[in-house]
Amino acid sequence: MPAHGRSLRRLLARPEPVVACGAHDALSAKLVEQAGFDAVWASGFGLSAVRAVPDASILTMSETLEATRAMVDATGIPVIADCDNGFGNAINVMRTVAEFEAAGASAISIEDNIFPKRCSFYTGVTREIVPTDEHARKVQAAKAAQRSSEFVVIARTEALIAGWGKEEALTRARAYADAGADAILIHSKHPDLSELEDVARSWDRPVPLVAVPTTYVGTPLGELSRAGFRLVIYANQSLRASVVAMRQALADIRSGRTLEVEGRIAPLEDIYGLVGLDALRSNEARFLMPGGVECSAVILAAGDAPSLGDLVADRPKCMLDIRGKTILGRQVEALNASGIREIAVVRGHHRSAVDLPHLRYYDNERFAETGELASLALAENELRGPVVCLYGDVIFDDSILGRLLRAPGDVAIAVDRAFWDSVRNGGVRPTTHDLVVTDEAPSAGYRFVPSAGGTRVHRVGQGIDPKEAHGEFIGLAFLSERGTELVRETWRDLRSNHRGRFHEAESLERASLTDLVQELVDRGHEVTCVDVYKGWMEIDSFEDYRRAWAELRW
Ligand code: SPV
Ligand code: MG
Repeated sequence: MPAHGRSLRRLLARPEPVVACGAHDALSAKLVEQAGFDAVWASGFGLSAVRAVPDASILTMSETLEATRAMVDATGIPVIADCDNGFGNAINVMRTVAEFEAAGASAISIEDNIFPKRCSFYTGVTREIVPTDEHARKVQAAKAAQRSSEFVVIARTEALIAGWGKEEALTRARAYADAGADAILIHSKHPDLSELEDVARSWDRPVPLVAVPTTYVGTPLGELSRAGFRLVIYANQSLRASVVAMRQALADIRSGRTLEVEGRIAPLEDIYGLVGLDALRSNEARFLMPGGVECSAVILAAGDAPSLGDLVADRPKCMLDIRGKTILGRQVEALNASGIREIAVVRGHHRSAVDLPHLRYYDNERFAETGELASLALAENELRGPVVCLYGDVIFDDSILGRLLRAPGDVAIAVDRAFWDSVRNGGVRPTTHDLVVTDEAPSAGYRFVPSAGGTRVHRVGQGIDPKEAHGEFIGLAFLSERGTELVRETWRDLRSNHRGRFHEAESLERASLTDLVQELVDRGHEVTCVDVYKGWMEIDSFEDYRRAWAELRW
């Protein structure tokens, strides 16, 4: 059953005539639709012409079918398939109907030309039509083969074209209507409507008539309608228009009038619109790997973890096994799934236990006396192009990474807004958290939709009063190419000029990633807060470890 807008049958039931225009490919079909026609005529003349062959049964059924399918796919209005003589006898017609209906055509037209046919307008060629009864049987076969009652079979007679006159045309039209045709196309190459008007006046069946005004194209639509034609097909004008336009533009370009041509041809943006560039863009954003392969990652996994006791007696936190996978293994999997393959790890504590393949390693020998910023600085060479920086002890949902990679701005940090709820419900543990104050407080309701463009980070650090904080930094940050330059510049400047305490750290050496973020904010750089709501865990204590075992399902 064709979709509502695809039903030619419904259109034929309305009082005013249905107007179709010929198309020869998906693009011309789309232009026909955009011009406001009711239906597309998938013209055999046009399909042949665009392959530079005559309209003489040179194209196969499958070539015609594929071209028609492309027109159906590109439009939302009914497509009438010009199936010449049905590509064979009544048995072939049955398959023709099945295939074209399945391809989404709303109607087919089959004509009483012999096979192979000759275009109705060619002169000096052999022109023969099949016996009336033979074509009537093809019509019966077509009607028997259709699946949906909406599908329309147009029977076409070439009696006038072949010079058999009005009576023969009427006899054939009646026979085809009686065989079950839904509409009758009486083709004429007369220079005006008189010949067809004469036939239409004698028409005595309740089956709508179809006209193809090619030689009598000057006849106004109203006149065709008054003469009794319910479907009018302008079969080949779009093809002929394109030939003139192309020939003119080509001649101009060939003779050097390239600039003049520019004003007369479709702007590129016009073509972009016709081929659906907007849909491509939004689908890329929705479905392609965020960040693509250009992004790399630096995992900061040097630190010791005394709070985990014996669990880290022979390995660092990132190598803790949780349900058969190490934390680092899980991180690498998530990064890979987002298209990030270039991954560097800064090791320190029990560094020889960190031995996953295909990673680049940097070693912070002084991990016990230095902070995350010093580890990051060791991997300074990695800070080129977009980079995700993450702590080696966080397990996170893939979607968080996706959102971070799509964040606007040059520096972005993922912030869990659930912290806000937790504070309000009195549920915050008295341990240290990397807290964040942003320019907008999260809404107080229990439902949460993250802000699309992110909010702006004002303050970040462990010293922030939980009651003032709007969220918790989860240990994942993103630096764009410019963001990595900013970090390198800032680091170089700090290393040469900074003395004494550095934000919450007693020295630059001991600074954490959050101290660096605060420094960037204080230097006037915008840091985007990417809102997330739960979906992550940090393994910092035995209790965290136990919960991870209990709660992780993957
Ligand atoms: C076609 O467009 O292929 C037709 C109509 O059959 S006409 O060319 O006018 O015969
Ligand atoms: Mg044709």
